Amino acid sequence: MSGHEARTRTNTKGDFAMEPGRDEKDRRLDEHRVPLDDLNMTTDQGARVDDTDNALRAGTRGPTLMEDFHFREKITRFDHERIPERVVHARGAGAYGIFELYEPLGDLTTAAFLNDTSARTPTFVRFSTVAGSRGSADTVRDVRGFATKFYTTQGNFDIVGNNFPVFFIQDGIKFPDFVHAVKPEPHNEIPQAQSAHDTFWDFVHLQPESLHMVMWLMSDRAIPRSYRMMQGFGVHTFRLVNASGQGTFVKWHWRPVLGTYSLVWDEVLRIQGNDPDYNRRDLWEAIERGAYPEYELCVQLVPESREHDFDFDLLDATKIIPEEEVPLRPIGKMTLNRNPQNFFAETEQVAFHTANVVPGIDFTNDPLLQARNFSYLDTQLLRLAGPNFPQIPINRPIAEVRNDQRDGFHQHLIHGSRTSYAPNSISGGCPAAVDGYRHYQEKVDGSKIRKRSPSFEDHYSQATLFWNSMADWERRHIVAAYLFELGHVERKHIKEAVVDHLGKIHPDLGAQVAQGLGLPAPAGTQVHTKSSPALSMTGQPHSAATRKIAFLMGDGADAAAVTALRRALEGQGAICEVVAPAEGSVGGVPVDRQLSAANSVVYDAVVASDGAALGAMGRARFFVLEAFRHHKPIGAVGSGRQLVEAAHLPNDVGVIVGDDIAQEFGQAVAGHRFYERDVSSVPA
Ligand code: HDD
Repeated sequence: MSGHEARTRTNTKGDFAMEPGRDEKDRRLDEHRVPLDDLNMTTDQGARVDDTDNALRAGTRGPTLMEDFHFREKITRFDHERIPERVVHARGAGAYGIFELYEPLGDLTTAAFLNDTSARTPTFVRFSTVAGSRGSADTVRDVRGFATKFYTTQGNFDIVGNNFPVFFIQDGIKFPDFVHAVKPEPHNEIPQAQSAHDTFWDFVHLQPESLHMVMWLMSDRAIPRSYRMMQGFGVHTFRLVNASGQGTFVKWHWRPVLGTYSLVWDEVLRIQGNDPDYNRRDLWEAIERGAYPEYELCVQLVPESREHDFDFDLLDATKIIPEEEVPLRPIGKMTLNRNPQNFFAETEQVAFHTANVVPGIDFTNDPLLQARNFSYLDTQLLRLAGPNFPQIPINRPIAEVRNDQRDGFHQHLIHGSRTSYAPNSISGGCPAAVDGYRHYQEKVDGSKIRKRSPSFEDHYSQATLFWNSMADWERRHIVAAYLFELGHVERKHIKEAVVDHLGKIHPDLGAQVAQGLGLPAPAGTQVHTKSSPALSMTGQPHSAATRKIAFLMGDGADAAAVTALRRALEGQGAICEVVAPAEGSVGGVPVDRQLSAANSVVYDAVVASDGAALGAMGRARFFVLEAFRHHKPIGAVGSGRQLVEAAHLPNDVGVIVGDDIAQEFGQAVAGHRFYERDVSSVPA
């Protein structure tokens, strides 16, 4: 069933229970769903309304009357529609899914959903940017949130992760400082959703533990092509606990089946104007089309006996465990297969919390994680107005909830019990606290002290590892990103201090950024030469599936050639759209978008057909040139060659022209971009 069918079905009254394949969470949401049907309008109290266009007044030209309860209710409700946006991760997009386990992990954990391969555990995922407000653009340079709620039979388990495996700070007490630095500056609230400003870089140079994460932020990982093509990481080291109480350290990884791919910087700047909802729309449309995003859940496992075997501390969230040292073990797959029905009710009101764990999954003493375990519950109390937010439908577990917690604003449950305390004899001792979550029995012994462990002191080695592991094109993009960002910093001493740090990460990086900023190269430092190939985005799985291809067609286009190529690409799962100077059809082929309403930046590749007419149009030539500048595959069939020639491309890398280009072009689309193409002479 396609996502669209699923949505339509759930909008229709009555057939939920009959529908096979629906998960438990989906079924439980039914009682809260308001179907689209023929009911007449009522007030919130259920009284029928006969006119919602005219307020009650004394005479047709007279004053509005207090007595008009419908008017007052309607305006009051409107006045109170907004809730505070998330203090970070305010802009997001959500989807429902299913998690399926590959093999039981009984030797590692008692978590039921990690032991039952027949279980289809419902999930809800919210992807987000971090710094921008709710209405900011999707394609900004930023970390992306990747938060997953598993509705397990033992209660909700959340992995509240990001698309980077490390974080800016080591201790959660620095979180307000970091967030204040990256958010718009306090005096004028500028800039929106950007790190390219003085306060952010001031923080970075004074808090060098952020340097490793900032390398990721300056890389193309910070501008993902799609939420469907982005990794997710739990970041911290967590702990799995088995039936004998034995612990194993674990790092959570989500690996997208389509591979990890990014946009390029110049492109994202233009997408922000063309389609500020680019990533949100991409996720929504893929699910509606039935192209369900899939992610493998992988784990890195470290036995407790190996805790101190690394040259970094497992409790330090600014460090990765290189995959070459501890390989990823795939344990299951999540498929996102359903869009929410109401953005506010589901995506806005969902509340994640790192401390939402189930038996068999526990924490470590990572000081960042410890702080998060406080912050998430606290923030929901404000954002969702009180302690009963777990009763909001999206947040309700599928496991039964029983306790003596009571009352508060917006209590939805009617507790029938005569007691709300434990122990009690009146209610037979219920609800009884037995056979529940048991915390891992870790021996703790220490003096109270405000100090970090010396094992947290190295802030450079893994930033160097990241740089060493990049392909040439990735390094070029990183240098360009530093130049863009620091080019927006006003204070010279901040630029100098950052460049000094970059020199310690790698002399080449320091020298290249210094040169662009007109600063002296920082003093050379001896750095290590280790690399971790898994950190590079080269070598991803190739697939043309869900790639968007624009067919630029003019009046004399060779419809047969276009149709044949289109069929071949659609056969690989690509999405083809015909772009032409006017709506209607060209040579019998229906036009999807008129040229003046289309832009190359929202496509992955371009095919030209009929260059004679289009070659004379500046907009068509620009379309091809811009796609070329962004390293995209360019194809031409029939007279499309003339448009490509008219665009004056400086070289032919990734330009595929001919009568039978289906195979070569399909492979090019699957390979994403031609980063080796030199685009330096293409006008911006
Ligand atoms: Fe956080 C939201 C991820 C550190 C405090 N965080 C939030 C969300 C994600 C993350 C994905 C959005 C969840 C959603 O979609 O609703 N945060 C991370 C990661 C971190 C991290 C991967 C480091 C490894 N966060 C972090 C720290 C603190 C917070 C150190 C505080 C001490 N985060 C919050 C918060 C938010 C939040 C203030 C804002 C809205 C919310 O929680 O629900 O509590």
